[in-house]
Amino acid sequence: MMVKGMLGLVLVAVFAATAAVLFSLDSMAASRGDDKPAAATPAAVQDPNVALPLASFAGQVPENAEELAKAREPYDATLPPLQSGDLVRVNMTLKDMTVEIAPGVKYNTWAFDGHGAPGPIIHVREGQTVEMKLTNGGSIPHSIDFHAARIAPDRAFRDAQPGESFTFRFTAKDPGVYMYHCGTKPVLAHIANGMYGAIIVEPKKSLPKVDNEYVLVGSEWYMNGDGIKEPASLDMAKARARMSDWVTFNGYANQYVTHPLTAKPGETTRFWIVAAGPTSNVNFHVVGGMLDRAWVNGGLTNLPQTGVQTVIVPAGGGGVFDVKIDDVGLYPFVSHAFADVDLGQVGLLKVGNPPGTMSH
Ligand SMILES: [Cu+2]
Repeated sequence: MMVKGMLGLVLVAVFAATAAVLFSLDSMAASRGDDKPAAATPAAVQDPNVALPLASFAGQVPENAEELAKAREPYDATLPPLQSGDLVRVNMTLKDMTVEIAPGVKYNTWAFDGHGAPGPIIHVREGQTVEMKLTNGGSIPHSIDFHAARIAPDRAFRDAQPGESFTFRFTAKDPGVYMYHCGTKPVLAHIANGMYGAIIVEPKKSLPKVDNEYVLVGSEWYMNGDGIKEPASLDMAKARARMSDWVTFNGYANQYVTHPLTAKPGETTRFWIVAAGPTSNVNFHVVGGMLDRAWVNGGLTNLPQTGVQTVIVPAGGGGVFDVKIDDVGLYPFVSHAFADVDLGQVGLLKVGNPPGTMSH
């Protein structure tokens, strides 16, 4: 111990002396006006607690971004209708594909049913049985995990090998809005690559009637390039560091700013929200409005909170929010974690036809 300690002291002294010499050489070079680059800092005096910076491609788009955003069909956020009968069959084929996640920004996803992200919206009524047939058309194992299901995950949520199909059933017993996702390890990578979607279980006893119903799935993207010249893929280090490049509703930055969701004055709009993550929450808020009824955590067997401003939808969770707006105007809906707004998690609810917006 003693020897080691002394050795340490000697080493520190040597490094200190080296640093001092380098410093004095640098000062001399500077005083001579010498433009040679300064000597690199010796590794031993670098701070080991400072991680290497990761490059961010946040917000980088091509020059014609606006044009591209206008030309692109938005993901249809409208809640699809219920199906009749006791059994609802859902078929999904997993596929590797390249999608656009922001104007001119391409990303290599693993997609549920050729949808890119999110996968198809599933809408059932409490008590219906879902028969899920999953076919793996991708190149590695995948699976599907429904938060709406009470089921043994080792059987139902098991991996499907490439080329394999398998079917399982569950009865939707708990009304709410739920995430589904691929649960294959590492789950962080499979969700970050776009393997998620929403399932809505409508309660047997209907919710208050509303005029418009939209489903929004929040998620974030972590990229190893800007995705402009060639498609980006997942940067796992950035996903672990929670350093998002883009944050989206329904998989594409700002799509409902360019193509707003709509309501008429005096109407109530219901937002079914899922935060898919993989890691970020959605802090749901409607600018200029109030969440008149808020089923926090998407639990529809509970009474809603009333008249609240912002509700956290946790990663892996859901929320149902009714918003009544009387006056004509453009009302942004956001995650009020504003870094995420900057990265694309914002849209507009266009109420009536405010001046200058007749094109939509
Ligand atoms: Cu997967």
